[in-house]
Amino acid sequence: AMSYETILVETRGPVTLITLNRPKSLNALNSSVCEDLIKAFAAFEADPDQRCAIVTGSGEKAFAAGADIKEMADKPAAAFFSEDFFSRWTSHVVKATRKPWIAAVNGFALGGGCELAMMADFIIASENAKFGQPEVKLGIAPGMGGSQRLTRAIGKAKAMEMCLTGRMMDAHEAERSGLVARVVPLADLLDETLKTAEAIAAMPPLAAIGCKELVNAAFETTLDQGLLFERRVFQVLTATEDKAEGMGAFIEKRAGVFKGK
Ligand code: CO8
Repeated sequence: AMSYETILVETRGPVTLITLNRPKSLNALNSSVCEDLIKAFAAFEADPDQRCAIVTGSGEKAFAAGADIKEMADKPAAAFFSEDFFSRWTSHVVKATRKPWIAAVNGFALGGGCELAMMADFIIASENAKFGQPEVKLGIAPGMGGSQRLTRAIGKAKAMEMCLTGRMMDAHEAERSGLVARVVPLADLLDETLKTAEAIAAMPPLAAIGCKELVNAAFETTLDQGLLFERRVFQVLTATEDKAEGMGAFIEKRAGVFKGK
């Protein structure tokens, strides 16, 4: 098994549960967290028995309160530029992960924490969750996707207001605004997210990958190109064994057994 410094990784059947584990600094994202998450996502993606992942935060207070301010405070600009810190999350976590994953936001999701949550395929939030992009207060701006993903998720008015004022949005406002899929009591967050992940894990895996690629394509293409891509993915999926099984199981009124073939 892999060993990690800053996260906990366990498997629950076909679901990989990744817990950010620096509770004393409200799970702030430093370079070790970055490396650990990249390793954990690579292991998840490579294991054919793992079909959905969850990222959550340890403790009851925070998902992640941002990039680690103590690590950034004395770092020279040239180092930020040359390290291009976090660019590997885009390539190694977001783009390299074809399988679905969910952010279970259990408290503060601020700055880089909000940005990490928005990298997930969707967010399930506890009632005490708080989202924000407070970078402006530190004399910086969002640096790992906040200005782009938040704007796409909730629109210009609210995204601009949040980035300019640094104010937090509670879980219910986040749900109304389209940032989170569902809000549940904190005590139920892990169980509800695991249930959702298990439901996804039971789906035909290639169809799940197809759905993820298609929804993501909606942010990258024109409507015409997106619709064409959708038809092509649909057509490809009709050639899979799991499509024969899925339709056969429906007609025979039994549960399908899917192989990812
Ligand atoms: N980094 C480092 N340490 C942190 C962070 C953080 N982001 N957030 C909290 N902590 C630490 C605190 O310093 C404190 O440590 P200690 O006990 O040693 O003093 C501990 O966690 C507990 O925090 P608080 O005592 O502050 O807890 P409160 O309940 O009083 O407040 C808050 C909770 C409101 C969440 C508060 O901690 C806070 O405002 N945190 C900072 C939030 C923030 O500004 N986040 C944005 C950071 S910048 C960012 O994420 C940029 C991303 C893109 C970077 C790209 C770089 C290339």
